[in-house]
Amino acid sequence: MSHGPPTYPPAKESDAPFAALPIVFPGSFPDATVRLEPRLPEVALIGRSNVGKSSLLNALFGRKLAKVSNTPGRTGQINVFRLPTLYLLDLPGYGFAKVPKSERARYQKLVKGVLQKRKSLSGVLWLLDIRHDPSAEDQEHGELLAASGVPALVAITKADKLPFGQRKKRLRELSLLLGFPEEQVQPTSSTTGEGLAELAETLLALESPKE
Ligand SMILES: Nc1nc2c(ncn2[C@@H]2O[C@H](COP(=O)(O)OP(=O)(O)OP(=O)(O)O)[C@@H](O)[C@H]2O)c(=O)[nH]1
Ligand SMILES: [Mg+2]
Repeated sequence: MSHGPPTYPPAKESDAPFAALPIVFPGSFPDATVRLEPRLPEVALIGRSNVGKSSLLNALFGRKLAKVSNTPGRTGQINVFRLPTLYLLDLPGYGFAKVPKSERARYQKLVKGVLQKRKSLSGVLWLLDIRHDPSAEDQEHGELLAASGVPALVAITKADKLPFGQRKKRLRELSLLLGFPEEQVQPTSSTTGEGLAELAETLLALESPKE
């Protein structure tokens, strides 16, 4: 019997873009520079607590592999998911006041560490809620992201919460506030599946950074 990391088989009857792929869970790590083997492109999901990072991963997977709860601050380490050609890194969220101070500091250090020190990153997916303007902490992370030079894509989450007629204007507004061109701002909904196919396509096209 092998004692490798757990492997989740393809999901049954799902339209989720990664449903047909087996997904390996190499583990949860408290260290921003943990080395993942084999080498594959890596994409980290960042965004404030409760924005929908873990939900978006589960919606892409068609399986509930990332922990989601009504209690913000649920994700506390780097949770790594390995697809056949790509790693997706679920990170703790920033900006949640009810997480104890010491935990918050640890989360913050981890997220900053990933943005500043993780040489193996191929891309960052930055998540923002369609209903809220970017907070001061969002802007701060946007600056770290820009300074990192890592290719970034913005996923606007919970698009289902805004009536369809208001979407276009809101997306234009958000892309201006964030300083990202509109083609790098993808509306998504983990509830309805909107935007997931487009997002998956972009993620699969990423290549590893040259070392
Ligand atoms: N309506 C709607 N609700 C969503 C969507 N995505 C996430 N949610 C809800 O938002 C809440 C937070 O989702 P999570 O996926 O746990 O958020 P997170 O960013 O991983 O949070 P942390 O781990 O605390 O950083 C949950 O109650 C989800 O059900 C969405 O697309 N639409
Ligand atoms: Mg989470």
